[in-house]
Amino acid sequence: MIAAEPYLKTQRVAEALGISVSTVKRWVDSGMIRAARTAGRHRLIPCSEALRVAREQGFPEANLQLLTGRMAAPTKAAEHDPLDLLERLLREARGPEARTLIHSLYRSGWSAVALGDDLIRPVMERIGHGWMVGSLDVYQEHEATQIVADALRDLVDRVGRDRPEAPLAIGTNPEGDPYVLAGLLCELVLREMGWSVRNLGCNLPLQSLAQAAVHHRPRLVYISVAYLGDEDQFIREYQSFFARAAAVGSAVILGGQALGPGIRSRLIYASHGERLAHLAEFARRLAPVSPAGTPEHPEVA
Ligand code: B12
Repeated sequence: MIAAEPYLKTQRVAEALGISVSTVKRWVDSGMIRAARTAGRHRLIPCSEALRVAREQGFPEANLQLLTGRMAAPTKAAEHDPLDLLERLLREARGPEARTLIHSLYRSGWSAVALGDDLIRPVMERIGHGWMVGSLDVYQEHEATQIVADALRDLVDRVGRDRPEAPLAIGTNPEGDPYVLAGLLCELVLREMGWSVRNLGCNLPLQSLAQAAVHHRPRLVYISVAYLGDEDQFIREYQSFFARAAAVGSAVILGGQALGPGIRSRLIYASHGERLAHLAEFARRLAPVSPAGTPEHPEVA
């Protein structure tokens, strides 16, 4: 049965392709991928077979190299320092490996709050510093952002579906603010906690956010502000937004680098957070809901 080629465990194939072990097992059991069985009934997949299916499924070259061992699995290297590894992968725009790293850390137990507060924020700070000192160009900031945003959107799609009985949160970054990562992370944190979420993206006039609050009557509105062009205009628009959101019973939580204590002292809000951990705690108090998936982590299929 065993020909002169390496046979891979389902765990190894899953890690290399950035998918879950149960998906690989399903592929084997459905006959989509040929495999042998050990005496203990464990599935062993010929490397050529894994490569054939990975190519058919359109996985990028980098994942194929991970399969054949021509490239070290990021998780191994990440055992040392995931921040250093993610920074390097983003600086070199190695999207598939960065995505595999973020997903494998999530699968290995990092919560959405930890991914945001302890990995993505500090690594993006380093990317920002690279831009500031000229070792990185603006396009590389955009590239890094897109790579992380795509990886997060995958997780958001798999972590939590909207449930009619779940409390609803809506969120955005205001007009003139193009930042997307904090909003995606707020969505991932809330979905992981079992909330339904309407992530309205970035650059949304607050007057329109007020419309959305009146229409959806959300339990929670989160606003992330990473960039403020005109502070006075923002405060004016925010006050009329807040009045309408409060009128439909929505609790407003603010956050983001551009909202320093000075400007916050001129705003009314239910809560403010420096970290996603603060959002999670506020949401937990506001509406204790059961997480969408299993106690540890929903199956990131
Ligand atoms: C990526 C990036 C960009 C990208 C954004 C791409 C995109 N679509 O998202 C682009 C290239 C567009 C950009 C543009 C600019 N940028 Co910029 N950017 C960054 C960078 C590198 C990362 C930001 C990021 O996404 N971080 C990841 C998120 C997850 O972290 P975070 O925002 O800190 O969020 C955390 C907390 O604040 C909190 N949080 C955030 N929101 C919320 C909400 C709630 C409810 C709660 C509870 C918590 C919370 O939790 C998060 C996780 O811990 C930062 C560097 C840095 N230090 O952050 C510079 C940075 C913010 N940019 C900066 C600047 C100056 C600019 C520009 C003005 C440059 C220019 N001259 O054009 C423009 C302004 C924007 C514009 N109008 O165009 C400066 C800001 C300096 C300052 N203090 O004002 C920084 C700090 C870079 C630097 N080192 O100088 N930028």
